[in-house]
Amino acid sequence: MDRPPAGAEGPALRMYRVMAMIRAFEERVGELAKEIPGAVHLYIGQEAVAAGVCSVLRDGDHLASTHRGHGHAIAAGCEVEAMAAELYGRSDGVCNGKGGSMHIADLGHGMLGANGLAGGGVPLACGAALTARQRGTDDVAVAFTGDGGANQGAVLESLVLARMLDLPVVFVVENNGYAQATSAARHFSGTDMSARAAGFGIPGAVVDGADALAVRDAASEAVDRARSGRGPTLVECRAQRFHGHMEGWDNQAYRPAGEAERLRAEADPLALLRRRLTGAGQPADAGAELDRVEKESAARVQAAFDRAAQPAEPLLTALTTDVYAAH
Ligand SMILES: Cc1ncc(C[n+]2csc(CCOP(=O)(O)OP(=O)(O)O)c2C)c(N)n1
Ligand SMILES: [Mg+2]
Repeated sequence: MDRPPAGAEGPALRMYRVMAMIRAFEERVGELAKEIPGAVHLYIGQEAVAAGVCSVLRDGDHLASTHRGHGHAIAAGCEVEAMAAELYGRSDGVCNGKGGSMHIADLGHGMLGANGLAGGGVPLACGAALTARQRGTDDVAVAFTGDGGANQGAVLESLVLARMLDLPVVFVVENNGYAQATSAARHFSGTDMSARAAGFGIPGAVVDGADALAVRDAASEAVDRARSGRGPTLVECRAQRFHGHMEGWDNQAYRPAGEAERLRAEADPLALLRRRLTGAGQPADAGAELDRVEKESAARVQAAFDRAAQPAEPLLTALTTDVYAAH
C-alpha cells in the first residue's frame, strides 16, 4: 500500500485526492473506451468505497478486486501511468500489457488483481489472510465483491472458511443495486448482506457507500478486528453505479428513466466529501485546494493516456513469459 504523504493533511483530504484521481481516470477511460482493447467497467459513483477502505490499510496488507477494479487499484497506490499503459496492452503496463483492464495486479502495492470472475477475488483474499496468519504477521486482506458476485458459491464458501479459521480478512460488498442488467431486488435473496453475514457467525455492517468518512469508519473497525486476531467482518457498502455495466454495450433500458442522472445529482461521493471539506469550520481556501487536486489529477491522467495511446505492444518473444509466477 502506498499511503499519501502524512503531515498536516487529514484523512478526508487524502481520500478526496484518491477519489479525484479515480474519477479523472475513469472519465478519461470512458472517453477512450472505443479504442481501448477489451471491456472496461467504470467505477464512477463508487469512488468513496475504494478510497475509504484503502485509507485504513498499510504496507503488507492485500486486497483482491473485481472486474470493476480501476478504483481499487488507484486507492491501493498503483501508478495511473502503468495502469493506462496496461489498458492499451503496452509492454510497460503494470502487467506488461498482458492483463488489461480486468486483470490489473500489482503485488508491490498489495493489489492481488482485478478479476474477470464475479466473486473470484474473494477466495484469493482469504488466501492472503491465511498467509499472513501462517507467517505470524498482523497483516490483513480485503476482499471486494459486487452484490451479484456475493451470490457466488466461492464467496459463500469463503465466509465459512474465514469464520472457521478466524482469518484476518474483511469482506466488502459493493452493493450498487445491479448485476449487469439484473437489479438486486431480482437476484439477491434476503434483505441485506449484513443479515446474511450473521448466518455465517460473522459481524456485519451496512454503510452509505457514497460517504467516504462513513466507509472509512466501518472499514477501520473491521480492519482493527482482523488485525487484532478477532476474525473477519463483512461490510456492505450501498453504492451507486453512474454508468452502465460496461462501456459501449449497455443502453441501461432496465433502469428506471432518469435514475443515473438523479443519482449523480443526489449521491455523488465527491460532491458529498467536498461539502464536508468546505463546510463550516473548514479553512476558507479549502474549495480552491480541492479544485487544484482535481486539476492535477486530470492533467496527470491526460498525460498518462496520451503516452499510453502510442504503440508499444509486447514483443512476440514475450508470449511465453509471465505464464507462471512464483509467490
Ligand atoms: C463467475 C461469473 N459469472 C458470470 C459472469 C458475468 N458477469 C460479469 S460482471 C457480472 C455482474 C456482476 O455484478 P456485481 O457483482 O454486482 O458487480 P458490478 O458489475 O455491479 O460492479 C456478471 C454476471 C462472470 N464474469 N463471472
Ligand atoms: Mg452490482
